[in-house]
Amino acid sequence: MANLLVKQSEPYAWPYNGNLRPDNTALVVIDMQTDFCGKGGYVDLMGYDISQTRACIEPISAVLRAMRKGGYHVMHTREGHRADLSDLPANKRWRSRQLGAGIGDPGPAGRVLVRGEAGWNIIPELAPFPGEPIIDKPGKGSFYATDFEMLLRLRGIQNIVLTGITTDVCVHTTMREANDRGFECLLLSDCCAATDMGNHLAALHMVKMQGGVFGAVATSRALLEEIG
Ligand code: C5J
Repeated sequence: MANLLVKQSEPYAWPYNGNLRPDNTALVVIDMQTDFCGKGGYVDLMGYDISQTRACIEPISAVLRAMRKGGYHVMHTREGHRADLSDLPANKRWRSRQLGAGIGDPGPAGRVLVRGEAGWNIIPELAPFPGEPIIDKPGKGSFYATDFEMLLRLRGIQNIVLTGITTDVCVHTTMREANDRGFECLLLSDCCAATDMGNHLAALHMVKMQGGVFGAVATSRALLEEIG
């Protein structure tokens, strides 16, 4: 099969080396959990508008369909903590409590951001298929305190297509961590979302500085036009 390239991405056609193949490329869907986009979850409890974080569900769903069909790697992440909160830094808990969404505290979707609780689950619309790895992470980045890098390296993955929520927090942290490790990253602008539109747009803009300091940005349409 001829190598593919996302021609309509900024600030350069992605990936840089024109080497986009199903076997070396992963779609990563970050933290599409009820806690970040569902009623009664963490983001909702903090008082943010979940229609903003839900806006990327449909576009992600279309990309998931296409990339699964094309035989690309698909991986998911979930942010969450152990039930005994032994992996929850005190400052993270304290800050969340300032906004009435205390991590580990009971809420309408179970204990906030605790593994195994209803709010921690990935939403049904984007449920992982059997065999698709799920990375459980205690932090914002997907590499810290996880085996994400090992799974990527063992699969020979060089290119990462990033989607999920929130653009400015977990998606950006993961993109930066991946970029530092030499992975070639593409952020899909309509497949990520933030609790604040200004932050979402700023996060997209940051990627494109310095000739693509963290990688490139494209719409899902630009990717789908290339991979079918
Ligand atoms: C946040 C995330 N925003 N998944 N987590 O706290 O971006």
